[in-house]
Amino acid sequence: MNSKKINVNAKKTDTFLKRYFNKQKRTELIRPMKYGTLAGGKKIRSSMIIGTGKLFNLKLAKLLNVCAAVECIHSYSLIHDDLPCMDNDKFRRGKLSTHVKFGESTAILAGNSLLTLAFEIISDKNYKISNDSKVELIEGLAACSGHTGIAGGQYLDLKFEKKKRKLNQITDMQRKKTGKLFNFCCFAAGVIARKNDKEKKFLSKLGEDIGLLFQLADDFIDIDGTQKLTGKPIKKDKKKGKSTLISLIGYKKAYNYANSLRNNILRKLLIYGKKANDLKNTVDFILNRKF
Ligand code: GRG
Repeated sequence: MNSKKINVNAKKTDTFLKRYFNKQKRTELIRPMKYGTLAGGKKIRSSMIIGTGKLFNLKLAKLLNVCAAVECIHSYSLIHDDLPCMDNDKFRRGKLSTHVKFGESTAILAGNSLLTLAFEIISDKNYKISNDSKVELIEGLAACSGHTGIAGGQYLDLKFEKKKRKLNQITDMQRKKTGKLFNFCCFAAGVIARKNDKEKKFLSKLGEDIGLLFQLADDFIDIDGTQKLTGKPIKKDKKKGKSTLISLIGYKKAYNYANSLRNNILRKLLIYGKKANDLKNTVDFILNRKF
């Protein structure tokens, strides 16, 4: 998938989210919530969901609630990640971080509200999938977001600062921090397509591998990217003493590791034939991206 197609998918999720926000009660938190989700961002996780949906000929209408819910969770995690008590970043997506623009307490509450909105969007009465599937999606998304997923991975990321960690400790932390939400993206399409447990497990692992690849690419961008393209500060990992594969084995070996992970992912997708073309292109976009 080229960046044009990713943009098209991003617009579809943005349009859904805008309508969803407009239907909400107009509290004062809506503005920072919109700021944190709608203005910018690649919405690559939406492309993962739509691309996996293509494997099973799923209609977009069955996927958009999941895309919007995942982007709410992702945006909440970025809002909280930028806070002074976390990574303390003043810029995100080429503009001021949510806490710089609206204040710390507002940013925390807007993040919390996006986290809960995600579950509201999946359980919505107007979302026409079975209640069983909704429960399975809610269960999966909760597990990928909390202490066994994003929040747990973030905890390890902060705890590992300025410490030497083994390769599998680093990849375990990155699988949680970033991989689990990608895991959910592929798993969710399997749930909606009513696939069996074995295939859903296969999809979860596939998604998590793609998420790890995404995080590895993020670590390369921190070294050779530009703030202009990424919209966020770069060259921070070394300054903060972050545990990454690059800090452990060097850039070249880390790149080879990422490349062999990419090849493994593409090999796994072969069983889906041409239906996997969009997902395959997303994987290559993820590794070669500059933003
Ligand atoms: C629970 C208080 C509390 C905080 C949690 C969950 C969390 C803090 C932080 C999440 C960890 C995190 C930010 C992981 C990094 C993932 C990553 C590479 C983000 C960048 O994603 P992109 O490039 O961003 O998809 P855009 O801007 O395109 O949406």
